[in-house]
Amino acid sequence: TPGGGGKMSLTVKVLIGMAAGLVLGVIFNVIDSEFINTHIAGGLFAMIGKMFVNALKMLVVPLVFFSLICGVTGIGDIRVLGRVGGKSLVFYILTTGLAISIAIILALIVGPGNGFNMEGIDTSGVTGKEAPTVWNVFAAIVPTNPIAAFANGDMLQVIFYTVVLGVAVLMLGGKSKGFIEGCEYMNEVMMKVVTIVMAFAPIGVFCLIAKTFTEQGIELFGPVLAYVITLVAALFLHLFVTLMILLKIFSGLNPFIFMRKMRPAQIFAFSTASSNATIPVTLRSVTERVGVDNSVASFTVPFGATINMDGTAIMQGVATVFLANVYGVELGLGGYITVIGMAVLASIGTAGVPGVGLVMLTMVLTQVGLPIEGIALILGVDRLMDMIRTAVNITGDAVVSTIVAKGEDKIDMAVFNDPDAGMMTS
Ligand code: DAS
Repeated sequence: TPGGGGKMSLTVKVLIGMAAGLVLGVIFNVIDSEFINTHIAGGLFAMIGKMFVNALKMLVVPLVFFSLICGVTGIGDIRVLGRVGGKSLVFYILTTGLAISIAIILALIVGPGNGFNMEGIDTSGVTGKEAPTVWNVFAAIVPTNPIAAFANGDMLQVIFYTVVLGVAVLMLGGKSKGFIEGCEYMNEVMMKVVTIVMAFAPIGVFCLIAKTFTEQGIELFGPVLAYVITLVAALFLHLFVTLMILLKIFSGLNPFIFMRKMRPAQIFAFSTASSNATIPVTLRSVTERVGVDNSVASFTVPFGATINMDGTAIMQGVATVFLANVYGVELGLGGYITVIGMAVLASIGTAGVPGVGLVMLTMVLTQVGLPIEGIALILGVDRLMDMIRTAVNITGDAVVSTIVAKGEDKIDMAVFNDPDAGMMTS
């Protein structure tokens, strides 16, 4: 109906879906019926939830390709492109380094894991991962076969190839007019597909949350409660304080308006626990709600979803301190500086998918000589922690995108100040 007519916003519907999923999941967890666990939560809900996440992931590669081609050709000037790329890389590395440093200091003050005894903890089944050297990480950015990069969704390679293609299109000048118009049209088509998929969000989020809490329940986290409390505190400190101070200092924008505009993307990130799957929603929120020009966001959002993981780095900092306390190992300043360096590098080298934080944690623990078996202690709570830290990860991507855009004077303040801009009411 024109003018909305008081239609309930999608965000409210998704929040209702989350709340209903949480309540039902906890009830199912208490009932603990084999049939429900297998055929309802583990069957129907798991199926719908996976279809929803797959539908989001289905969008990522084509959306990033068309929006980034438009972004590169929209920027028009290769020097500006270099500035946007350079600034976003520096800000991503700095925010991740700042996030884990504050997390380690907070964890050293709180001291989770002190006096913890490991008797009876089953630490079998935790396998270590080799840490890719930084040189391999950057060498791997150049695809040997772009079709394979697109087929496998290797986002750093997709971004690299698309930027090079965009620069080539720019160099052809006027001849590229038709191609660019075609890409702009396809970008609009992809954004419409995002809208279609987002319309299923309430049911998709309901099923994802209900399945997760049927499995997890709200069991008291018992011995790792200190770890959970310290980690959640560090994540919220970064999300609501550090990132908002950086946004205010470097862009001057109102953090409260910004956070309200980013809520749908944060909810998607929490529900899917995947930065990559959330790219379509982060990109739509940053452009159509915050007002960041697509020529910046089309690069900084997928780039950030891949290399920028503040929440994950925070988990690695807190988990390392927790496990050092559990095993009574004194890491010392050098040890913690190694942890910070490894966590930043590990976040660059891994994609934003569920559970990748634990894989990176094994790299960090190996580097500082802590037994990776300790990960068995925090495995049980990691799914819920992953959901929270993924919401922090995409918020960090959106903050840096906004800061870089502001520096290039590529934010439409009319959109930012319009409370209904980009609002979904379907
Ligand atoms: N789930 C990851 C992401 O998508 C974060 C993590 O595993 O820590 O960002």
